[in-house]
Amino acid sequence: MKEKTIAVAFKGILRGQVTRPPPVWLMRQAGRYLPEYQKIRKRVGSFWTMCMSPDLAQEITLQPIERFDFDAAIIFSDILVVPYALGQKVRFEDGIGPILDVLGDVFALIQDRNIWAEKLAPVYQALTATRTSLSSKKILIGFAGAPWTLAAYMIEGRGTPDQKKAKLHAYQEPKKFLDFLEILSDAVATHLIRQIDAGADVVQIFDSWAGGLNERNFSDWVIAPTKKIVISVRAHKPDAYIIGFPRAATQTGYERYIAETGVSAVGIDTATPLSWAAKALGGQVAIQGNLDPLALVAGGDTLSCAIDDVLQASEGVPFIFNLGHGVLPETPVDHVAQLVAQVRRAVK
Ligand code: 1CP
Repeated sequence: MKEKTIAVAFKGILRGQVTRPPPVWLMRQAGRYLPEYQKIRKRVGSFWTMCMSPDLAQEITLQPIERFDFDAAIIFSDILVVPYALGQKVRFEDGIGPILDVLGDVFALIQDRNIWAEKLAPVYQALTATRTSLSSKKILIGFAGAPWTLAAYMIEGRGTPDQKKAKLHAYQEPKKFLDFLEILSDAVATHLIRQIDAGADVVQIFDSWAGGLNERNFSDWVIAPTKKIVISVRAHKPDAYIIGFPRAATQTGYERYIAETGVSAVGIDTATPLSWAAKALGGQVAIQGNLDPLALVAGGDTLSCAIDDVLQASEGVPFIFNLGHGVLPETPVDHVAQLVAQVRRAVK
């Protein structure tokens, strides 16, 4: 692929074109495994301050582009800026992650978009500044958490392996829970539209907790809110490029998700066979994924074989090379450079 055309090709892929070598970027490519990130983290001390300072967010967003020449930058921010904008207190504890205050009445959450825009202005400023300094050859990705994943964090107060409390609440108060998802869908759509207005070329919706739901819950909590968001975003931006990532959805879950939500591309997690996804979904949407983040930690032949597997499984379909989940903090930077070099050598 010619350098000049990478940004154009990336959008072409999201419209269904097939390109080799595929563009490459990695979820969580900015962050803890990078020494230059750690340096800023140590100096500033607070992850939240880094997210909310446009200059710092821009600098951190560009770090992995400068070091590895990825084809896309993802804005340095977090899915939990939305609960914060809605009025829930969020803090980040070293070694634990995000901690949210107990959620009160969901109807008391701030729903005025102007108050919102003010609170999240630093994120939009960071996008505009980054789009200005980023090469026109590169894509800038904005993002948000999906309503179900955000609801789980907001109800549980932190990340949990099973989202038991959130699920139980949804079962016990079904009407109230669906109203809550409505509020979140509206907020997420607004946040994505504002990111596109500020300079994001593509947006990704992270539904990190989409796995483990039964058929009905997957429809009501994952598919329906995502569909609503896609419709709202496209009502403002008809050509918006939207990547959905319903992590650990089952194969039928993935099929229904892409048939019903209207996303331009779908992120495939590590446990879902990419060859299946390419065949079953690749005729309808672009596919993104799904190298095992642990193979990237391991490096060497393990990594090399895993990259070849992904390249082979994705032949002939619109494809963006990525991991099946985020970069792990213990990932050696040399392995990331090896990955980019090997992906760029792919010819067919
Ligand atoms: O320095 C630090 O300790 C902060 C660590 C960190 C970083 C670098 C957090 C706290 N968030 C981020 C950035 C981040 N988060 C990005 C930046 C852009 C990039 O990809 O480079 C993105 C896209 C996210 C998205 C995010 N945050 C998700 C969805 C993706 C996923 O991994 O499933 C989730 C679930 C979060 C919540 C969150 N924020 C931070 C942590 C450690 C977590 C996960 C905690 C948990 O496992 O519950």
